[in-house]
Amino acid sequence: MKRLCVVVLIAAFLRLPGAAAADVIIDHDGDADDLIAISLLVRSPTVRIRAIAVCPGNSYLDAATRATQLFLERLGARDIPIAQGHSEGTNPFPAQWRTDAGHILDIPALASASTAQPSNPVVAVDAPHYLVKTLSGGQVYTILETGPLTNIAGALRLDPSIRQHIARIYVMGGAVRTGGNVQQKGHDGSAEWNFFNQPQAAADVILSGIPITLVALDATNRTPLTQAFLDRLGKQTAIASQLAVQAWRPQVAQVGNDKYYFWDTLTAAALLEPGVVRTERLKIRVITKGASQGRTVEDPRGTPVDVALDAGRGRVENLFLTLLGK
Ligand SMILES: [Ca+2]
Repeated sequence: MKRLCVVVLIAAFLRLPGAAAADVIIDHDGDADDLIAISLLVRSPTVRIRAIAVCPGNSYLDAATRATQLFLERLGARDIPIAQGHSEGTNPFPAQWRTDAGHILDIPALASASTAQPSNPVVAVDAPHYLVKTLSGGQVYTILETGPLTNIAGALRLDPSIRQHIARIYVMGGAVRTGGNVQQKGHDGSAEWNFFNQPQAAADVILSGIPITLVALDATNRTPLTQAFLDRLGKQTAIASQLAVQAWRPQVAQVGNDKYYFWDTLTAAALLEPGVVRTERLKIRVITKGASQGRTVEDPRGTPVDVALDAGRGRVENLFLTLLGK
């Protein structure tokens, strides 16, 4: 029996065929990128989504929550509890971005979905408390984080011992050896938005000692979302492909063809297939105040983090075409 357990554990670790599926919790902020990342995990045979937390970030909380329910409904996912976090962070995302993100509710592929009797209910307690409850049992979870880190930081504040139940967090965030994407008055542009939204939350999660793969802008900059890829995906009739194409196209049109990347979606891909990114273990510190707040810097006294510095676009595209084609 003991030997069997060891074999099962090794198989799970190596993700061998027949290995037990990993239990995953997703924490996100409701943009198209987040919802397509969720779709990828819903369609993966190697993970089971046990809970989804939502935070106000790149979208407003209610629109993000409703979009989550509608996507899950259309994908046929059932019984995934959804928990809402309420921290807006010290640096809320631009209002226009948040309003634009809500237009995802209007895509045709969602038209027949309804949340009148949701298959994936919103729980009564807030996200930090729900995360603590979920992470206090005997189970160990992998977390996909594709928004600001307010929910996880809030849960760690409530009960630091939950870290024992987190195998690893795949975080879309940071910009280590490249420039950031924050262009706000009074900021020097060195930070990435998920970390800038609440720098202290990002710092707290990095400092927690939980194993982290940081899918930073260094890696996402290597995976532009191309028109050719969208065309290939658009030819697939599966609902997951149609949801993704309809959610992506307006955003790509808005920011321009060469400026939209696999961000949250690359992070989800890295959770499923770690080899799609090249990581280096770097010592990282998050700057929490001043004109560089939210910046991730290398520091000999920082916390060791597996930072993704490069990514293979072809492998990522193939993973999306395969799983979203199901
Ligand atoms: Ca996001």
